Amino acid sequence: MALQRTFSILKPDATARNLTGAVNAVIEKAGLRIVAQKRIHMTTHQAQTFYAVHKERPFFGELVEFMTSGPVVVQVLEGENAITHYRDVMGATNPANAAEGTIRKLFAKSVGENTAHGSDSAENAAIEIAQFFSGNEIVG
Ligand code: 3AN
Repeated sequence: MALQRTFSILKPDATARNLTGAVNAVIEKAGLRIVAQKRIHMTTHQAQTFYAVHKERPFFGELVEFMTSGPVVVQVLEGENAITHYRDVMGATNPANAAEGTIRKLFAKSVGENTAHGSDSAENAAIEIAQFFSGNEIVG
C-alpha cells in the first residue's frame, strides 16, 4: 500500500445543488483526506486543456460546456492507493451502473452530469494537480 495523491473535481451539478459538503462527507468517510481545495469557475480554455484526451469524442463539446456552466470545486485527495480508491468511491461513469453508496449512485444526474471527477492514473494525477494547484497550496 502506498500513500498517494489524486485530483478530484466536484462538478457544476454538485455546486448547483449545494452538494459539495455531502460529497466531501462521503470522501472523508472513505478515509481520503482533502489536502487542497478551492472553488473556481473554469474557463473554456482550462476545460479544453483538462479534457484534451477526449477531444475526438462526440461528447467533447457538451462536456466542455457543462464543466464551464457553473462553479466547480477542485481538490487534491490523499490516502492509501488514493487513485484507485477514489475511483471506487466515485463509482461507474454512468450512475445507472454505479454501485450502492458510491458518489455517482448517490448524487449523479446522468453520464455527463456525474458529480465528480477523479484521476485515472498516477501520471494523470500529477498532470491534473499541477494544472490547478501550486505546491504550497497543498497541505498534507
Ligand atoms: P470517468 O470520469 O469515469 O473517468 P471518462 O474519462 O470516460 O469517465 O469520461 C470523462 C467525462 O466525460 C465523464 N466524467 C463524463 O462527465 C463525460 N462523459 C463520458 N461519457 C459520456 C457520454 N457518453 N456522454 C456525455 N458525457 C460523457
